[in-house]
Amino acid sequence: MGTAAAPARAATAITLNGASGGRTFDGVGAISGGGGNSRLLIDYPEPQRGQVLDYLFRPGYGASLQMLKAEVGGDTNSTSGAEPSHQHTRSDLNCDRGYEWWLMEQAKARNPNIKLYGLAWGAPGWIGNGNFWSTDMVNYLVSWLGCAKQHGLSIDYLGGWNERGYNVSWYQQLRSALNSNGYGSVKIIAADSDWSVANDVNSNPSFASAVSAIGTHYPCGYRSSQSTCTVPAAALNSGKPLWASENGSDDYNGGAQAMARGINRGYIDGRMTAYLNWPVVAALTPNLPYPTMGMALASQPWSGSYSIGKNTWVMAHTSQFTSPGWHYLDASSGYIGGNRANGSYVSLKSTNNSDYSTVIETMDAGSAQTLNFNVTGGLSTGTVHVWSTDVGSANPDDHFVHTADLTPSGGGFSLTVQPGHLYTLTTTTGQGKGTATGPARSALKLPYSDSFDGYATGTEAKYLMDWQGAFETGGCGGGRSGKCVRQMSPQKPITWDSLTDPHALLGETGWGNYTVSSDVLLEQSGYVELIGRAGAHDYDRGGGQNAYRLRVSDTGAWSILSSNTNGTVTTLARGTTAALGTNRWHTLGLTFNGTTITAVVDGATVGTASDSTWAAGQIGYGTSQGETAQFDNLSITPGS
Ligand code: 147
Repeated sequence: MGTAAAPARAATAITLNGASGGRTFDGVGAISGGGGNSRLLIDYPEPQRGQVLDYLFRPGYGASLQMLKAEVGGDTNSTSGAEPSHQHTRSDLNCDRGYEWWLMEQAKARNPNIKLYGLAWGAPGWIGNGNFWSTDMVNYLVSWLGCAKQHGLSIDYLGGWNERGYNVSWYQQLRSALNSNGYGSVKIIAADSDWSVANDVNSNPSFASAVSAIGTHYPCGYRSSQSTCTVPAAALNSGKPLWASENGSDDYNGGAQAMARGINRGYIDGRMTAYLNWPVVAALTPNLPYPTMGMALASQPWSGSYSIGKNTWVMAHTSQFTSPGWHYLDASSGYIGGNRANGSYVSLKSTNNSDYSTVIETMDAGSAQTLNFNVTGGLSTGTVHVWSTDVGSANPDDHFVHTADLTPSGGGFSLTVQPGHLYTLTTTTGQGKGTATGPARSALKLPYSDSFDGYATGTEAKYLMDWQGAFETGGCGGGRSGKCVRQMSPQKPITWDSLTDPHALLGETGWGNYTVSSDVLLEQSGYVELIGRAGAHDYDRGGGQNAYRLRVSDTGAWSILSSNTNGTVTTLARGTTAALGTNRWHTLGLTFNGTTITAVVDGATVGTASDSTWAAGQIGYGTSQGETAQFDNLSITPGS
């Protein structure tokens, strides 16, 4: 039997009209923050670290992001981890903490035109005595902009409180504080929540003048929704640019179709002129929430292994062919033949008024379609370069391929588009597909140890991933020389999601039988914890984690606990040993051997428990809320 020809179909005519009106394009990009998702990227070895950064930010190489939204750290969990504050307390200021400054610098170094956007998810508890919508928070953001300036970073956009609504007078106060502190060119985005802010923009001229764009999250449905997207007239007629200021939350490969639809359809359906994918990269261990979301997977700094996702190439189909400041051509954007099921196309014109790019997606089409283009209205009638991605294919050779160059004749050219594909037609050049690849995956090997002595003060220890609070290197207390890790948050934070005790995690989810030990020092009455066999972690239903924990208080009270994702904590064994007191060093140990758990304090076994709930997992450090405990000489040795 021969291959049946695809059913014949009328060709669709599309006019590319440079005289068409349309909104200004603000850019496509992604979000680092909200939170912890980028944590392990900075710990990658070179050259792999630079390769991943190239795939994210280098023009003409990969996702070539045009905008990067970074979290303003708040020492509190913001989804998959906590990001450190530049002011743990009112009198504190350190502009070098964490990895967002580094990431923004790396992005700018590769693309000086990338737009930067800051947004807070939570904040240290000293702010406004726990009130986010406070003058303290305005000042906190102004000081964050000062830190950015120290890093040579000029911030383009600033938001309020991620997904926690808005406060009209607070935004006005922020606007005047920015103006009077030399940040008059920083544009305020409101409110990184829903469209309701548009009503206040329309009814309050002073609020309207404070806000430069309306940014809404998941405006066309959460994750892979393909539903029609309805933007209220209040937003469409507000006179403000409308942004999908957070979208995605999808797998680095599996989210590609949703992104291809979303970037085009967000403009067609709702005139949205920016699209920010959450998050930028999956640089976190697989037990944490959303472990594979982003443009790329980079979860193994110890092996250097990484994988570039299809999301990267879908993003490239817009980012490599446009620049912020280009204009949409409304008359040359829409659904093929007026039918959503056929797919969509969006055309943008360069600021040179001649070059153009048209992005076509056929995610839901059932068959091939012929498109007959007619170029008019002053657009270039020069060679049209065609790039294509078979979004359904898992073969990298089918992604972001320069397939053809077409020469318009009499102002027209034709293209046959296959179903499930993404195409960009362009008169521009300079696109490219990076070729670097990383090594194979391999586990972090035991024994593992860290004396913490090699770090600069104020940095994060290698592979140690904050979940709540801020664990940071610094000089040791208790008369000890060298460097230690200290939990830096001395008070309950203003949370974005569930409040938990401060803790940080490290290592492989597959570690089964091992001993973890560490020196510990309490600075106040309270407790410290060694965490072991730590697995899945929740963030919004109590924020619990599957794990065992050895908890020891300054009083000498100890317990072996089992916790789970529901937030339930069960005591497996407990007792009292000699008081630890404060500002004195002690050594804790926790051994897992099959179902036997052994707790050691200062060399003596204080208790054991028998439990089979958790078979393997990471180690971690924990403290009671507000306890600025110190940790030193981490050691993890394999059992048998
Ligand atoms: C967003 C947050 O802003 C991100 O930090 C991250 O947590 C992301 C994970 O999907 O989610 O918050 C949302 C949570 C739920 C919905 C939308 C956004 N929702 O159900 O529509």
